[in-house]
Amino acid sequence: MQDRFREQELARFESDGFVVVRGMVDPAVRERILEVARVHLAQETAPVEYEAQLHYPGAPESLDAPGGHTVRRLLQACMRDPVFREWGTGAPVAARLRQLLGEHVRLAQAHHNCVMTKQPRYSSVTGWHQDIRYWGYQRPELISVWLALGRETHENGGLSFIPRTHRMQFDRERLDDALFLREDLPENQALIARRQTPTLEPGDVVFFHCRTFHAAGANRTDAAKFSLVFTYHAADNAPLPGTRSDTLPAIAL
Ligand SMILES: O=C(O)CCC(=O)C(=O)O
Repeated sequence: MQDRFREQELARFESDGFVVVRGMVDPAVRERILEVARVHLAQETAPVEYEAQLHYPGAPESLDAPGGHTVRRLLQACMRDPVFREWGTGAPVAARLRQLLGEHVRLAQAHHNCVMTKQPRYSSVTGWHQDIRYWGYQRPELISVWLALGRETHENGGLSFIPRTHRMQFDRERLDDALFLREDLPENQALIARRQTPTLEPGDVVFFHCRTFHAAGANRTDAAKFSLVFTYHAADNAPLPGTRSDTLPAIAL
């Protein structure tokens, strides 16, 4: 597979705000990433984020509640093991991001930069949101790259996207206090009806814009789901001083 988007894929990203690249990862590399992720999950290797700390619908009440130590994210992937960083900064990702963001691309260590897991018994629901909502950059032009380490479907909590929302403007009233799309409003319901939930096979990768609304359900299967996720921006789109986005140095690709 060549390390470039085809014209069709570029057009899809521009119009929909996300695009899936099938089978982008060498199976041996994917297996190795998954193996390390499983060990870190079993050992709760720090830093991790627990479902209970997110307080999303379906999450355990507290760290002491049943399922309280269910890990949601293995944080700081770039510092965890070289296998994560090598994928996130490697040629297949970098070359495609240059097509979208320009020659000088940076990996933002302050955002995503993690293995997302969804465990069978205690996983929670993530409402409709734009990732940019809590991020601070000069321009809202960042792209996340989501590598499916196993199969991802609606049943195990795979991502859904609302196409074209990355180019739309939303009044503040359409969002709740935590900046999730309010599902009680008819205009939002009409928007959500356009959702797409691509089934991802192991090794598939989704590139999505930080303004594209997306959501995911709980894992209703009996197997854990693992995904490796990084976020990128152009070098001239710097984090705003004093924001969380500015707390860790970016990595040049
Ligand atoms: O896996 C999920 O539940 C959604 C994750 C997500 O959208 C996020 O962390 O921004």
